[in-house]
Amino acid sequence: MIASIASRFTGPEATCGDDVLARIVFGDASGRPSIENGVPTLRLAMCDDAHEGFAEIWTSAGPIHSASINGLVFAHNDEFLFCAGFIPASDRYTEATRQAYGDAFALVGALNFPKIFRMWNFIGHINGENREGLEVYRDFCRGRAVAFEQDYAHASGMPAATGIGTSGDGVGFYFLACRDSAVRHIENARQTPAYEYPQRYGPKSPSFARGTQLRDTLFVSGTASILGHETVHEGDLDKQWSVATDNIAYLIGVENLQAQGARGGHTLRDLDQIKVYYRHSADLPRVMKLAQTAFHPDASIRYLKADICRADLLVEIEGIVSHRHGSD
Ligand code: 3EB
Repeated sequence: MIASIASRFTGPEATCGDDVLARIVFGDASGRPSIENGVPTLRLAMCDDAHEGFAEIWTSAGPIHSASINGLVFAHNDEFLFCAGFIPASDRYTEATRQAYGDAFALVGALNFPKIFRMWNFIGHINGENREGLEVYRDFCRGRAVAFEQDYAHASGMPAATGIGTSGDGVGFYFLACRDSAVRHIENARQTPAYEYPQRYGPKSPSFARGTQLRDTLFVSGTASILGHETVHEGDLDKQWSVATDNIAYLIGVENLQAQGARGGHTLRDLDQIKVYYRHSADLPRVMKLAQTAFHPDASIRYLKADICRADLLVEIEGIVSHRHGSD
């Protein structure tokens, strides 16, 4: 059997079918994930444009088994694994992050889903300082990087990811993994690979790829107004939007995919399941206008007010290209 995996946005408390692998509720509280009615559920304090909250539901056909271990909750069928975890608020994150991600990497090994292809990290007080005066995001990145070095080296290559603020405390994270080796991590010639960012952005570089291709699906990491490794257009929302969307367009375009040894070629009109993270409430109307022009009218988009991992970034965008929604 070859199952596919897909996500959709629904109401915050929508009832679940038997193909549901996981549920992430973007609402007013963050906390440890749990199994609710058999479904791993992670709640994150994130304010969406409608102020009603929403859920991201991951589905894949076939018998699903869910359980929890070491504070991690997970569900899998024959082909895909979802896992979520939570690191409580602390004045230093390196060690707890290394531990939590190390546990997660041990779990994917034990369950034999060695290829993590997409990961999300929601970090409270992301631009704040830890006890030593190190920015929380950099503290988090240090622990994550050590976990990847020590406990994930076997799999070679880091997944597509999002690392973003949340209005809750602590760090909530979730990821998807598979058994396939048919996962291709994709970089973008316009941007320095994040894992090669120079030290001025923190003691350890962020651990993620710009995108991941899994069969016919291309997962696009959180993407911002960064060229090379530098933020461009500090303070200018429209220009940051242009660079971020140009980065995505180039990433998923035929030229870059060919250069990365990957198949296909797409445009921004093929992007779906989009999350637009914006820093300032006042920017929401403008961000919605820009998104409605850039993306397909049928694309599912959610707008989330969040701090972004660099204090000078105003907007970050992620999404998924899947062949079910091919070009116009
Ligand atoms: C960047 O390009 C912007 O730390 O997991 C984007 C996607 C960003 C993922 C992460 C951070 C992360 O560096 C920030």
